[in-house]
Amino acid sequence: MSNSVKTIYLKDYQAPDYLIDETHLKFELFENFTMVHAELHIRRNPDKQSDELPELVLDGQELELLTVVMDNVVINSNSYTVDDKSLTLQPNKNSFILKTTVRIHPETNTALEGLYKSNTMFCTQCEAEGFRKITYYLDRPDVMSKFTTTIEADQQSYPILLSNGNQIASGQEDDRHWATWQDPFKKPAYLFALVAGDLWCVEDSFTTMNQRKVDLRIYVEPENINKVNHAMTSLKNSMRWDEEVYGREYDLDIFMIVAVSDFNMGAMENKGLNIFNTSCVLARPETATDMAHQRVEGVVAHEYFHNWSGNRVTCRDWFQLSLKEGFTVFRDSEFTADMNSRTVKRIEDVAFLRTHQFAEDAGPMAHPIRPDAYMEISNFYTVTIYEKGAEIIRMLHTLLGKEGFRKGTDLYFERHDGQAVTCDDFVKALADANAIDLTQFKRWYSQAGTPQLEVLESYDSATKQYHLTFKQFCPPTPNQEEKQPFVIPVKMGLLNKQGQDLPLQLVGEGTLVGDVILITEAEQTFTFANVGEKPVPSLLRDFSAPVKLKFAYSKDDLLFLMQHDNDGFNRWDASQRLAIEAIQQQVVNYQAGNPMVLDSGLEKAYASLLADSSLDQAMVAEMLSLPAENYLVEISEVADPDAIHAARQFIRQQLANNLKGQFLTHYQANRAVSQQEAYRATADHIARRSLQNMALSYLMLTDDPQVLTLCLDQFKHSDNMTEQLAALTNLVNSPYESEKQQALVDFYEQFANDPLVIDQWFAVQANSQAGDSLARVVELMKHEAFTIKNPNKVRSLIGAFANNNLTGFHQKTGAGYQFLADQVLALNTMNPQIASRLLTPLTRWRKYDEERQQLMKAELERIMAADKLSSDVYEVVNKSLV
Ligand code: 0A1
Ligand code: ZN
Repeated sequence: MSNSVKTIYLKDYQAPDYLIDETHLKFELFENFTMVHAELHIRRNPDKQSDELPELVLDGQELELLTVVMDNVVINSNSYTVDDKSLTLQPNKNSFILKTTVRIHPETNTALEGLYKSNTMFCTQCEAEGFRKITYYLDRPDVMSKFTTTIEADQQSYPILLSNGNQIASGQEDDRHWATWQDPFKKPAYLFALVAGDLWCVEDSFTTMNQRKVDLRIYVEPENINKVNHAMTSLKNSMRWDEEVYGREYDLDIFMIVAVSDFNMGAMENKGLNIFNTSCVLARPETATDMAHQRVEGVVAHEYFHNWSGNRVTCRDWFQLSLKEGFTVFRDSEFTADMNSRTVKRIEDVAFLRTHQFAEDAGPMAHPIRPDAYMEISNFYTVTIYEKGAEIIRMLHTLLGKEGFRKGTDLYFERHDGQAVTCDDFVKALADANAIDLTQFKRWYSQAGTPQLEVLESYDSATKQYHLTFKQFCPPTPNQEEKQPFVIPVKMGLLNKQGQDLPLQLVGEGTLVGDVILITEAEQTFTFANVGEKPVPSLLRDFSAPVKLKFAYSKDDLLFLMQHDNDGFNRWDASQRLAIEAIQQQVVNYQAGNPMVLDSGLEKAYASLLADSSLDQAMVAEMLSLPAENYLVEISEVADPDAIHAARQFIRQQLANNLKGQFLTHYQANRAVSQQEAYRATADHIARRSLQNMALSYLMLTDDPQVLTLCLDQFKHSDNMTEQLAALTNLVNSPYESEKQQALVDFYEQFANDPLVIDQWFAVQANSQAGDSLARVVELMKHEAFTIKNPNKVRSLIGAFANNNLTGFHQKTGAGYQFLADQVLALNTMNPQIASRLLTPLTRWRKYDEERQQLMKAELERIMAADKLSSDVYEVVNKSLV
């Protein structure tokens, strides 16, 4: 397979020769096979006329073709060609009806793409190119069709039969029944969905801004029926928010969500019938953490928002994926910000971006948010397309302002409703609506890599002028040596000694709009007038651009910003810079064999955070959490996993010892409230619990038996998973061996019937800092609750170990790397998408020392040498070894 993997280029895009106006499908579902009858109303694309009728090449994979009928004439197999990817016919008319029948095998489909079974139900996943595993089709997003779907199945086993749109007919014959669904909106095949199973549903309704009543249904397996309220509330909030913020109304009479246990990603926005990973729908306090609740809220919103940004207006081709994904992530993150704490959401998003997307941008898979080539599109559902894509949209929002941005999106939706379009079309709508030129801005779409923005200051007390010089530089990425300067909006303030913002008065060159200056050149100086004293600059407020900002802040500056900056994000960022410096110094000490020391500035800063009762608890918790190990890896020249872990741990330990009293006060106060008030997943409750758990994790480092008692009490007597799991995590990483073992046994017994909780149980152990974590992971793969066929299990055990257990995965023997490569090979044929995603940590080999590099590369080469590599795995390994 590997040598037949082809690269597809954006520059080769050609509009389709044929269009499919109507698609009529009939599925006959059986236990050992499924029959798919397709009737396609095809016509030549009027935009692509030529004298001769071109061949019709339909995509199709793993299909057993039984019959082909064109305009009621049976076509015999001499008149078409079939290979493992396509069916090719020579039409003799401009428009015709093509009927095919194929047999497929959802019951043995482990790749979870196309039609497959999850537990006892049938479900589909068609994005990006899964529909071709269901029937022969023009499986590309610029072919949009009206779908009518009939599903026939055994009535008893599959009482619920669902597809997109509205149910228009149903019936019964003997022990089989059927239902027909019709979707009035044209859509590409990737938005098709089908579900059949024994499902229960929770029903609700939503009245739209034009007073239309929409039925809302969330379908789950019966045992989960009490876990959907949070998702339903999130859905209604999303529907209202999209009306209020974007003027977008829902367009069908029914909106359905189905939860499935086996799913490669988070969820899928199929028209009117979203299919979700159970982990992104089910949540109740006793079984789902605050984080899980927030993920449900965010993913429900994300999929719902796709109804406009993705479905009504879709992508012309898969190079445009960020058109829908970047925009929709921006929309869902703003929704979450409006529903919860805006600053906390921003901090979380930026921490995620800097850790994962910056690392991708610096690695072998780096690509622009609109890539120009790919081998396997499934590999491009990346943090770059999604999260960096959202940052690019956020910058457009910053540049145009709230009203200008809304004018732009209104024009975009109006102009392109019902079309499959490009990122250029999106930017053009925004530019046209605001009469502005976004030509240079568009470099963000075509250039990969994270720009560095170096800033130098100078102050002239005689003229009272303050100068900031910005230099931007973007390192080379695969196939892109040189970059042109980006447009970088820098939101900023200048703080006086009292910590107040001085008015910004720009003189000379440059653009200042409100509190945003625009960097457009490789090097540029801005001069501010009437600055009475040397200010402390607060730069890149709210993280106004996805760049690495370099400014030589002194420790005192950082402490000052931490306390005074009126931008919450930058207060947090100052705390992180301070912590990073402190940790990096100890990395050096550790490597040199010198004793490590705690920076007194950091300790003072933490002490004053803990002492200040006026602060928002969520902010305190965020500022008290040291940068994650993965982020410390990302910002290292050569990452030393043992030194990073030891240094970070040392500082945590010292802070814990020195500030124990303050941590204990916070812990006890917050725990007391937790015990009195019933759980709620609201911002204030979440903030309180996060501070409580933060305090507990520090306290558990003090080896105080009293703290152990508190932790055990929290583990045993909490009414919610947020507290219980935090206590378990602390026990697992504690020296209290017998308590730890007991807690793991008790927890498993308590939740053995709840797979999503058991996923957490696996993840906590995979992340364990005990020396034997790899052996433990290998052991757990044999556990009755583990199966490599379920992506959630793979992610929570193998993925968690390889991605988050820095010292376990990077142990010097190379055993962690070898283990991961073995799992990738095991999954390569079973589930190529999951196999390929699992590879990510190995692709980062250039970050580490020579010895580790060799060991990691050797494993990549071992994978490369294996038989029958999927295109998914081949692409990632191939690019990693270049
Ligand atoms: N469009 C979905 C993500 C998604 C992509 C691919 C999938 O299967 C390979 C599944 C879901 C979203 O953005 O939520
Ligand atoms: Zn999406």
